[in-house]
Amino acid sequence: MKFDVLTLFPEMFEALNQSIIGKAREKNLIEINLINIRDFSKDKHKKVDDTPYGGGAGMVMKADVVYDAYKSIKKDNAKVIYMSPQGKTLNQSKVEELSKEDHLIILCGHYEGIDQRVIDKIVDEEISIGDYVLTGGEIPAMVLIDSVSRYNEGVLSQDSIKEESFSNRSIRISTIYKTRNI
Ligand code: 4H7
Repeated sequence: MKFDVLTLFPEMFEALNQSIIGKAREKNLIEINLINIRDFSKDKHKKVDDTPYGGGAGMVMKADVVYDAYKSIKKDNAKVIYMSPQGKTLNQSKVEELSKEDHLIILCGHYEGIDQRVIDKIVDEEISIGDYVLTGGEIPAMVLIDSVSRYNEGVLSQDSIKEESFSNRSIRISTIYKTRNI
């Protein structure tokens, strides 16, 4: 499974080199590519923010820069996800559903978010990791990648996965960590 992450802060994703996710990358069970949106700014000052189209407070990430960064990705049949506090809240069944995709493109917003025209044009799903506001979409993107990667063949032992079960609306995790993956 492949993740392409569009971000202004690729260094933040260093955390995904550790532990089980780091091992899964080494074994090529998952691929995580970080695309620095700033590399696509044509401005001599590498400007990436702009006033919102049609008005509004604050600044948004510039439409053309984000769109050019997106166009640089080879797409096949990728699903594009925007991490946003306004999105649908992530839960374990959504995680399981996303793990069946071959390719996810994840957009990380900053400032007041990404220019709405780009969102309308390229985004398939808007996802939130919970009802709170963060400074950027990077930490939510890492939460999504970690939770989805665990479901990929070979990342965890089958023992670990099958003992995660649901009761009503809450998840019961009674995983017995008895394998060398942990
Ligand atoms: C999209 C739009 C996700 C992304 C706006 C992202 C929480 C979550 C962001 C914003 C996120 C989540 C930028 C609006 C920072 C608020 C102060 C990035 N926050 N933000 N502003 N719950 N922030 O999943």
